[in-house]
Amino acid sequence: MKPIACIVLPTYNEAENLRVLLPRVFAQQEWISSHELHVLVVDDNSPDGSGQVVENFRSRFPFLHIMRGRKKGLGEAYKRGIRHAIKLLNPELVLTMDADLQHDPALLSHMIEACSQGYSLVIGSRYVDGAQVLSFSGWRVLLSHTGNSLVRWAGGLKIQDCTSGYRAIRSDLLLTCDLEHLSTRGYSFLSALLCQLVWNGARVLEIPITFGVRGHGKSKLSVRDQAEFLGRVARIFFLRKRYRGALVNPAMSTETGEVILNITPNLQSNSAGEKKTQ
Ligand SMILES: Nc1nc2c(ncn2[C@@H]2O[C@H](COP(=O)(O)OP(=O)(O)OP(=O)(O)O)[C@@H](O)[C@H]2O)c(=O)[nH]1
Ligand SMILES: [Mg+2]
Repeated sequence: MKPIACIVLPTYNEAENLRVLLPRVFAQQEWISSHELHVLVVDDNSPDGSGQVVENFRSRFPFLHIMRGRKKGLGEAYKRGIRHAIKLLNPELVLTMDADLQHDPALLSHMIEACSQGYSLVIGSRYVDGAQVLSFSGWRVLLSHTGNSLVRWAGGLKIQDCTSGYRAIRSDLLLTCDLEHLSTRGYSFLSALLCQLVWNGARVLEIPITFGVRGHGKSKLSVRDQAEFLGRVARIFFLRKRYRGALVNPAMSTETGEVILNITPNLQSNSAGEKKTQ
């Protein structure tokens, strides 16, 4: 049996996007021979019927799973989803991505391949050479760059995109992290988790992505999330010294810590695959 790679996909009001995204994601299995691809949708009882869209797809995609809950923010959804995915499926890899079509599923096979080659954390990065951001307003660019600089400084990281939601993580690395300790409800979960992963010895690869335009619906990034983010940066700064080394899993201790490389994947084969299945 192949090891499992499970995508944890948080959704709130993404029904129209899910109709397009889920078939595209499962079409990628054709290009992934090393792992069995599963998707766990973490839906917070979206009023637009996102949950029902997933239910309707389940007969077509047997490795599609859904868990529902009350809306408590993106960070809470990730925590619930990651815990559940590990308990339910014991995956070798946990991946995260957005459901609004801004993350191209054609990258999945490259991220998984990089994990097979020894990387424990692969980031679909908007800020390395070869990457592109198609959708940000001037204000969002400023917000994103400032947020990234703050996390890099507070966490002592060299990673260019600390807030990307497109990631592949080895479960053994993920299990060294204390998800409960990341008591963050919103978007700042992503940067808080990244710091723990790196502090615990992640071997990191950033792959350039084209961060596309949102399909349907609206962004859920709120002012409250932005305020929480600032508080979180301060916390990362103070936790950094205490955490460094404290949570290191002995299995990871041969790692040199943060290792950054950039590669430009050749996406031609995957894109062709997508066309073939349409
Ligand atoms: N379950 C759950 N999912 C959420 C919540 N907030 C956001 N999401 C999902 O998280 C993903 C990212 O949210 P977006 O609103 O697109 O945020 P973003 O991509 O960082 O920002 P934009 O570039 O403005 O779109 C999407 O799939 C959302 O549906 C939440 O409270 N609960
Ligand atoms: Mg988005």
